[in-house]
Amino acid sequence: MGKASVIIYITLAVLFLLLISRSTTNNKSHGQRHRHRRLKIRSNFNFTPPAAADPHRVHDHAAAFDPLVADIERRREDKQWEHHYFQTHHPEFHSESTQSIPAPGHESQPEWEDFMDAEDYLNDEEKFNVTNRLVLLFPKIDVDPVDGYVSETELIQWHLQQSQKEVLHRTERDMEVHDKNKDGFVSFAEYEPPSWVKNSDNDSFGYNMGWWKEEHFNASDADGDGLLNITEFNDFLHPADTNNPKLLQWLCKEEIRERDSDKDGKVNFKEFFHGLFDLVRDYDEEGHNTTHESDDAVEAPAKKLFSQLDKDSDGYLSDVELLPIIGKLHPSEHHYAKQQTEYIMQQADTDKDGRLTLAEMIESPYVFYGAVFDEDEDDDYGYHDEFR
Ligand SMILES: *[C@@H]1O[C@H](CO)[C@@H](O)[C@H](O)[C@H]1NC(C)=O
Ligand SMILES: *[C@@H]1O[C@H](CO)[C@@H](O)[C@H](O)[C@H]1NC(C)=O
Ligand SMILES: *[C@@H]1O[C@H](CO)[C@@H](O)[C@H](O)[C@H]1NC(C)=O
Ligand SMILES: *[C@@H]1O[C@H](CO)[C@@H](O)[C@H](O)[C@H]1NC(C)=O
Ligand SMILES: *[C@@H]1O[C@H](CO)[C@@H](O)[C@H](O)[C@H]1NC(C)=O
Ligand SMILES: *[C@@H]1O[C@H](CO)[C@@H](O)[C@H](O)[C@H]1NC(C)=O
Ligand SMILES: [Ca+2]
Repeated sequence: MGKASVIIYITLAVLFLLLISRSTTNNKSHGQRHRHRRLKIRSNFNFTPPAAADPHRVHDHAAAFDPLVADIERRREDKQWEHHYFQTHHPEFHSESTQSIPAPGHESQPEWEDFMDAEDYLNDEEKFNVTNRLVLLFPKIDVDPVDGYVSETELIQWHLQQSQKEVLHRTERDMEVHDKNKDGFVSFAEYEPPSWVKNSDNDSFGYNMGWWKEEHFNASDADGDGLLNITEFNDFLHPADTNNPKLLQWLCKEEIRERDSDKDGKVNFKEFFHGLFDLVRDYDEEGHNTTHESDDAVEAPAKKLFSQLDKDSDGYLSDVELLPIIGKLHPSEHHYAKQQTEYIMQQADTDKDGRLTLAEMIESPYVFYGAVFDEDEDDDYGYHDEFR
């Protein structure tokens, strides 16, 4: 016993010394400029459909710029999803398997290792060279027109394509679960709302009231054949991104239902002002502050917008009258693609001509990998200096 632990201690000490010496001597292979940068694989997988969980939440999962990174993230997410699915749908297997595994948390170990491997891969400049990645991706983005520059529009389109791919992938996964007879369609009888919808009682959720109900289903069924194909099912899950007018109108109706505190079926100015208006404004001018402004200063523009929207001037907003701003109340993937693009242009467009050359992109590679870039590392500067 005693001998074994001494050996373990010595081994640990040697390993520790090796680690220290590596971090002090072996600093050449890491480029000077990117020493503290580390690409991270994001893992903000959420089992509640985001739109329903909180339609006004901050979007935290814009798709990765690089399809290769997106692929790694997707595979990781699929694995988590399978794990979760298996646990909720086959609890009997789950309890059996935990009996044979002694240590709690043991089963998540392999996932964690995969994750670290992938992250190490991304941070190994020999294997994952961001310069080469940008050279490879540039011609795929510079397509409309092919002119040697990436315009803002081209970059928005690129980001949009990436996020739509992600969204559709998740829908396909969900479809597999809900399409019980595997005919490629989801019928309302087949469709089972998520368990948290069934369990939540009627009044507690102001949101979500009509979500996942038959009316929502019917509105998504664009051709009215009683079945949702993959496109319609994708719209069902992400109504803000649809161009199905029936579904957009349903979304407006839900919005009214949510905002209509006196339950008269319409939204009056007071209900508009305390709720909707802030959302529209937040969307237009980010970073403004509501708290310090006097009510009068806000009420004037609110009244103006209200009367513009109130087409029949009856003093109330109906669902149809909400249509012009529904995209602001439920931001679409296009909105996030635009946001992401504006940030990149601001950071990488060095000569401020409104478009990016390949050279400009290579000059600021980490802006593109921004979503997976860990800036906290910079705080460790002093700490690292001590080791040198
Ligand atoms: C580590 O980097 C410093 C500069 O930051 C350099 O002076 C030193 O020679 C490097 N050490 C090795 C072993 O490469
Ligand atoms: C990345 O690729 C570029 C272009 O091929 C090359 O100049 C650079 O040295 C590579 N970086 C690393 C760390 O291998
Ligand atoms: C919700 O309301 C419906 C009728 O509107 C009722 O049939 C149902 O039992 C209610 N569910 C819960 C959980 O309260
Ligand atoms: C949905 O559509 C079906 C016909 O496809 C109809 O029978 C049903 O009443 C509709 N439900 C609602 C809530 O509109
Ligand atoms: C699904 O049906 C809609 C019509 O409701 C159609 O426009 C769309 O192309 C279909 N999608 C696929 C993948 O067939
Ligand atoms: C918020 O508004 C007040 C008055 O309008 C202004 O003095 C203050 O600086 C603003 N705060 C921020 C964070 O912009
Ligand atoms: Ca259909």
